[in-house]
Amino acid sequence: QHGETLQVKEEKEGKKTKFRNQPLVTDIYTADPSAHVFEEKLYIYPSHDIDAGKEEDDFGGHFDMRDYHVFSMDSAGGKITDHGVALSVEDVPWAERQLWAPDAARKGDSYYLYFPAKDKEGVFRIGVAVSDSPSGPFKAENEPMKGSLSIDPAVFRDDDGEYYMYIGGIWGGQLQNWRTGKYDHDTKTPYDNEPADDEPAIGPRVARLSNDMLQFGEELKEIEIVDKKGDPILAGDHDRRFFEAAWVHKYNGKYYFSYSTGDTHFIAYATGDSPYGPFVYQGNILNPVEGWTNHHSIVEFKGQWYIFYHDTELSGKTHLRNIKVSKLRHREDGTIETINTVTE
Ligand code: FUB
Repeated sequence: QHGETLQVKEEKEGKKTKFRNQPLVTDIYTADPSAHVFEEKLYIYPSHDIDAGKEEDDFGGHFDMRDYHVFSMDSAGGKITDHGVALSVEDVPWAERQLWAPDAARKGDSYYLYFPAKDKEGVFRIGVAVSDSPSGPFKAENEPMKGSLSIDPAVFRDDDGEYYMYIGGIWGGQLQNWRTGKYDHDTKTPYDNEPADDEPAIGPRVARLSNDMLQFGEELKEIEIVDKKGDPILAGDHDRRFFEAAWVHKYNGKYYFSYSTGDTHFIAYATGDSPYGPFVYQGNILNPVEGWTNHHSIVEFKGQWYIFYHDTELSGKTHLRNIKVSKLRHREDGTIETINTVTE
């Protein structure tokens, strides 16, 4: 079943997908929705998918996005406002291409948009852009964050006011190319630097942010995801190992680290007692959606928890996605109910 997307499975079984939720945006393609409550509204920071005419490959070259739009809603699933282009690759001095999944944070009166892009050497870095409004436009810093690497930044504000950034994605996200601490420019395939199946999987990275929110305030650390016995999840365990799309939320004093398993297409989660982990694998939050990628965010708004995610209902194409939202429920024992976004 590895690598078999929901579409492929359904085509084989001769089924037609019935989606439980509507696309939130229908006039442009949107993906990787990072949702936050700012100024008593839901703000969504998604990728803006376009068809750049690139062939599909395992490096993700077909995800060749060039700008970001910001969206807001007064209620989850209610009327959505497109605030227009918030940042373009042309306005980021160091970036060349592929504006992948972003996130945003507020500190004081300023808003920060964090985003991955390939630099002029083809290496993914994380950039920051600043605005005095949650909807932008955002002004990019001249350089990427020092020491930044890979993709999918997610910023979590802890109750004590510290901010932590989680990053990483393997294969096209290049995290495997940093295993020696220096970027390996000589890789030919996305799998070249992967650990053997019986070695621990590559972990995402975390660092506290600096006070000015523009840099890491400490060295990036690798996060451990372990099973209930405390053993690391192994690289060959594609149903459970970290692939990309990190997100952290806190519920009843516990830190919930959720992520995509990539080629097995789940959003899994693991819990811990510190923003640095270790995190103990618990199960899946979201079953595979239509399309290869699965990428989400989790947010509480007016007493209800939501998961924002994407699928490919509008286009049927993996690189042209549309964002959606669903309610999410924590059970009394702290586990999360698994969500199916398509009906059987
Ligand atoms: O949108 C481009 C990439 O696809 C994201 O960075 C990944 O998380 C995956 O959703």
